[in-house]
Amino acid sequence: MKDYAVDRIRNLALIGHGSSGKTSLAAAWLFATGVTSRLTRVDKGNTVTDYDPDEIERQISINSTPCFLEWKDHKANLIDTPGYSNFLWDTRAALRAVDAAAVVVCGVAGVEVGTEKVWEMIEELQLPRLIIINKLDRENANFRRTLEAVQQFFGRQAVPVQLPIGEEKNFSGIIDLVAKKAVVFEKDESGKFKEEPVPAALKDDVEKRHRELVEMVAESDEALMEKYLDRGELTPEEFQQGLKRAILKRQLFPVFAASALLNIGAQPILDGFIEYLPSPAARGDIAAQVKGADQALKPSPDGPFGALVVKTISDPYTGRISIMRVFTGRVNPDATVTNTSQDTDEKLGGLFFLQGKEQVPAGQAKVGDIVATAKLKATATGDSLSAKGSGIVFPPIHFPEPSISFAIEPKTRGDEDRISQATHRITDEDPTVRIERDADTGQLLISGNGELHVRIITEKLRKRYNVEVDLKPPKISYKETVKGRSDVQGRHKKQTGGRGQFGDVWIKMEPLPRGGDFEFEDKIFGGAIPRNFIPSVEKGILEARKKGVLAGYPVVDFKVTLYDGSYHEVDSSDIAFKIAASKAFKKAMQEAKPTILEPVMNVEVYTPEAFMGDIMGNLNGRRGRVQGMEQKGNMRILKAQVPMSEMLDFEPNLTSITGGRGSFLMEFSHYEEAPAHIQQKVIAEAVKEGRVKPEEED
Ligand SMILES: Nc1nc2c(ncn2[C@@H]2O[C@H](COP(=O)(O)OP(=O)(O)O)[C@@H](O)[C@H]2O)c(=O)[nH]1
Ligand SMILES: [Mg+2]
Repeated sequence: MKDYAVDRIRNLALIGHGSSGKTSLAAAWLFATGVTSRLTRVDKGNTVTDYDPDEIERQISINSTPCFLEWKDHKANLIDTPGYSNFLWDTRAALRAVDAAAVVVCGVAGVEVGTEKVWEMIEELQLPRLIIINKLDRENANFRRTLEAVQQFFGRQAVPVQLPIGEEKNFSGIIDLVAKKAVVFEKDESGKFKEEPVPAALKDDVEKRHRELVEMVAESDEALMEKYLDRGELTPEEFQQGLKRAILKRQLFPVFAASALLNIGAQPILDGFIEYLPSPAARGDIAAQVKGADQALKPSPDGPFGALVVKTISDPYTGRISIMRVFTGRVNPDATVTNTSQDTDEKLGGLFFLQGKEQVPAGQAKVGDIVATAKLKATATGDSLSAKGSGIVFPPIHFPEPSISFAIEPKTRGDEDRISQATHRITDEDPTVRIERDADTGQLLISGNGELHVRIITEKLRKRYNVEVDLKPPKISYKETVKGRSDVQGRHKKQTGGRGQFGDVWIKMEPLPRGGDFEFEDKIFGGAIPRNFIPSVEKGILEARKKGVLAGYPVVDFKVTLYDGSYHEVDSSDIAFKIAASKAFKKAMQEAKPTILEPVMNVEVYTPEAFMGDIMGNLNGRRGRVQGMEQKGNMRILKAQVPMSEMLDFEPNLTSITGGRGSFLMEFSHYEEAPAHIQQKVIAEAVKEGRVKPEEED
């Protein structure tokens, strides 16, 4: 492939609510630029970016998938992302690789809950963006109504640079409000188009909208505003430059019109990518740490190589594939670089561009590009790679903690081994799942972001690794902690016959604030315990805290101070001190007012006003706390915090209350002490399942 200088590259993510048409738009662009020889379709299962068998079967995007195209002497790297809440973690990671986003909105449904979620993400990352109102061929599609909704949600910076010609069955093209020309498409999905003068009937509206656009551009810059007020207009040059700058500074979000399905509007949007969105160079410096100090890195081709791994794919043939964005410098396909997040060296296993599942060899990876490499040994998603000795680390990617667990059972005994082999690869690709065995019940647990997520993981097990499993009812990931303080001794002594065992510790336990996890302080002075045994004490506590004394859940948010103890010249050992510490931990926890924490979710419900009362009632019955309510057009947005355990069957309830017109999204918020009656239930279940056993005696 041709070599593109950094100012001729565009990196953007396609984001939006599920089913708004992101994958179909990517298909239209790939066809328009000759990557595919025909228009591929989601319902035919032949798109470049939804190639995963699960994506094909369900006809939804589950993974962020890169592809690229060449258009008018530029290269655009697109990442097609999922819009469904269970998979938005992958969307968030993909956004770290790009310099801009294309936000796709359905011209029938308008702004949906997923639209707002992805919008929050690009706000957080301060990414420039354009908006595409898609599906304008559909019955009930309405560009103006959708535009109004977009402006209500995201502000008047959303300004059309196009208007549709016709709508629903009559949608046939667009008017370019910058150049004031019509682009009319053939209706045979060929994507062929002709440029024409603006139809007479639309002239007035086009003039008005053009003027609005010029005014918005003038408003974005003081110098331009002066010129505009002086002359009553801007030169084409001033307008173009001003528009581009306003988009880069996020003072303006240009709005486009399309029908991906009929292949109408693809090429003018491609022009928009190139003309309006920033190149990696224009986006500016990137925040990083260099040898421990904060530094804004220039996107320079000559600086030391620095890249961020945004995704890992476990490919049945190639093995591990790591997708990275190069933020500075360049690297060769066989280079050895440093994984600065883990402080270990990695040898790259080639460099290639991903076109969906296809790998296109890349000679070198250069600043601004998105490339993949294979066979890295230790590198995980979110790690930074940098030239040896240069010590560049980009801010890490934060992934949500799993909020729901299901026990699984292989249908065939003996498949257990295969599950553990697959586990490694699955968690490599998806840092938000955990597959672990419950030490007490022996059950295998899969934890993820929601039921759909967990179901898809079990399908992966079946399709890729040939293991059929039964999913048992979901489990909540409770945790345990302490509310009080305690001061105890833990002593392990076995000194009958042969070499004995002796360890003896005194510890204090106290609570830490929520999220404080665990701290260990060593206050041994004067050699009450020899220094070499102290790490064993900490290890013993770390192991013991995996199982709380109440219901066998992991223990969090506490501090242990080791302050005294004793030892025996011959009989003391690492293991003896580990056991002593573990005994001390249990006793300390019991005496420090142990309690159970439950996960609480942030829940956002979008609903027409009429159903608000019923939904509030329903959430109250689930121990929900309403945090706020907003009105956006004729939609109401209800924000509440609800314990996860109460939300498992919310979806069917919401559908029946709203007749399918409400949508909701939930994500983990925090852990909170569960009320007493819930704790009793959790403990009773733990006893029944054998998670907690009577204490063993010495
Ligand atoms: N009528 C119509 N359907 C569309 C259009 N774009 C996408 N679709 C359909 O909407 C569904 C979801 O599209 P998809 O591209 O998977 O949406 P994504 O979830 O945003 O990637 C598929 O059945 C598409 O065929 C469009 O412009 N018009
Ligand atoms: Mg998709």
